[in-house]
Amino acid sequence: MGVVLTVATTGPIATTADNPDLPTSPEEIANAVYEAYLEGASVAHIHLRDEQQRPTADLGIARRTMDLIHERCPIHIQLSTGVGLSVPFEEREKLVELRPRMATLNPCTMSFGAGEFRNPPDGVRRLAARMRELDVKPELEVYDTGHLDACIRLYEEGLLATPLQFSIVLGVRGGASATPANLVMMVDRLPDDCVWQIIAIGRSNLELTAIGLALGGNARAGLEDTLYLRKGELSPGNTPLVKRTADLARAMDLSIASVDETEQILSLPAR
Ligand code: KMH
Ligand code: ZN
Repeated sequence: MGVVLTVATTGPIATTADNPDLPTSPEEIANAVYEAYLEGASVAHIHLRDEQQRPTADLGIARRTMDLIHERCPIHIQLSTGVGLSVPFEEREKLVELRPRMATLNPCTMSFGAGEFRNPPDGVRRLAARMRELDVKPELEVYDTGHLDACIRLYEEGLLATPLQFSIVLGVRGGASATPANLVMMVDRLPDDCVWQIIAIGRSNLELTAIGLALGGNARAGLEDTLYLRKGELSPGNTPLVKRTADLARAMDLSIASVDETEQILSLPAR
């Protein structure tokens, strides 16, 4: 089985003032996803923006973005329920009603840079239960070891189905920092038979993505995680980052999973 390559085109924080090639409209996001699909991405992690580039959980914008992506390619859509720090949890959780193939589930409230990322325990349980009802596969975003333990508790309560799908997020101020030692420690603590990837935020993105691949993980690339190709060089869009990650995997003699293979690897519920 190959490596599942996810593209994360936009994220919750950066704007075109930070990188002029950041896609923010539904059309721009759909075009960026399509280009990434052509480079081997089989999952699209999606954040939405309004006309002022602010993060939004607007269901109309989400529906339109999903439709535009589906018109272009059969990539699996993973909607972010993290959305952005300014959007209330109660709005964010409604995105799963659109029944994307996957959506993120962030298990804990945390400091996030200068802001606060609110994921209250009762809301997280409600969202996990709803995702299970709707057959939307959760991608569990864990930013530290306690988040991993919180996910195991959700599983023990019957709110998550196996195989669990984790993203180990390193490099957010408020979560564990982006070091090889932290990645190895988190991977060691993962439950058996889960699928996982590293999301390395910022300047260690390439190095930690390589270590994640070497440890048997999947990979994610895109402007959500780093705006730069290397120090001082902004990435001209998402495609160079995705292509570099696909090249990296191939250089390690790993194949890139197709959309169909990804459905099996992630055990996506049948539709
Ligand atoms: N950019 C990530 C570190 C999510 O998508 O659910 C946080 C995030 C969460 O965007
Ligand atoms: Zn995200």
